[in-house]
Amino acid sequence: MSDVTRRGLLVGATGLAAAGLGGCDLVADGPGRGGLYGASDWLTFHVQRWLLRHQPLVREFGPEAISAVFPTINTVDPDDPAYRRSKAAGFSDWRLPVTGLVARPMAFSLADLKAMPARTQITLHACEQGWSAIGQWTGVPLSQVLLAAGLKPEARFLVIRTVDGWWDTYDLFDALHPQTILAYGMNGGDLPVKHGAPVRLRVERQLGYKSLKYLASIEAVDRVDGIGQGRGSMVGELGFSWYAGI
Ligand SMILES: Nc1nc2c(c(=O)[nH]1)N[C@H]1C(S)=C(S)[C@@H](COP(=O)(O)O)O[C@H]1N2
Ligand SMILES: [Mo]
Repeated sequence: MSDVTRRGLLVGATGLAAAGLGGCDLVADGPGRGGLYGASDWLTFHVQRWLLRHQPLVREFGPEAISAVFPTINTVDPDDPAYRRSKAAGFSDWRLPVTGLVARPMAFSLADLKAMPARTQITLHACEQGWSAIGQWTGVPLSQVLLAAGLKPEARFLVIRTVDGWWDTYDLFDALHPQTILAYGMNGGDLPVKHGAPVRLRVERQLGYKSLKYLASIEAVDRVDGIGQGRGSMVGELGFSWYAGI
C-alpha cells in the first residue's frame, strides 16, 4: 500500500479528514526549552517531522533477529498497592481509561484490547542510556483505541500516565502512526511484568523512554504547556528532550 493511501486511510479512519486536517497539519509544536538546546531541539523536531511527513514505518526485522536478552531498566515491578493487587488477580480488573477530548470516554479491559485488531512488529528499541535490543511486540494500534473513543477535532496531544508515576505526551503524528501500539504481548508470550505488564506503549520512532510501561490512563488534550512544569513529560522535567526522535 502506498504511503499516500495508507495515510489517507489512517487520517480518514480517525475523523481528522472531516476536521479538514491534512498530514502536514499534524505537525504540532510540542513543548520547547530555552537556550541553544531549545533551538536545536526545535530544528531537529521540525526537520524530522518534515522528512517523516508520509508516516513511513520503521524497519521491522525477522524472528531470527530477536535479542536473546532484552534488558530492563528503571521500574521493573511497581510497588503501587493497587497494581500489586491487580497483578495478583492476573490483571482481570485492570482498566485503561481514555478520557478528555473524546466523544465517548471509555475504559478498556485487557480482554477489550485483545478483542480489537492486533499488530505484531519486531523492532529495535534504543535506550538513551546506551543500549539497544530487538523485540517482538503484539498489541492494538493506539489509532484503533482513539477511533473507538472518537477523538474530537480539537484534540492535539495525548497525555499518557503510568502506575509508577511516569507520564509523557504525544502529538497525533505519533499517536496515529501505524506502529504505535498498546502492547500486551512480547516475543510471543504475555508482556512480562518487568517489561510493563499488562500493557505498555510502543512508540517506535523515538527513544526508549517514550515507550511507557505499566499504562494507567490516556487523556486527549489540546495543549500540554499547563501540565506539570510545562515540559510535556516527566523525563522532560529531568532535562531530557520531549521529542526523542531517532
Ligand atoms: N512506566 C515506565 N515506563 C518506562 C520506564 C519506566 O521506568 N517506567 N523506563 C523507560 C525507559 S528509559 C526505557 S529504555 C524503556 C525500557 O523498557 P524495558 O524495561 O522493557 O526494557 O521503558 C521506558 N518506559
Ligand atoms: Mo531508556
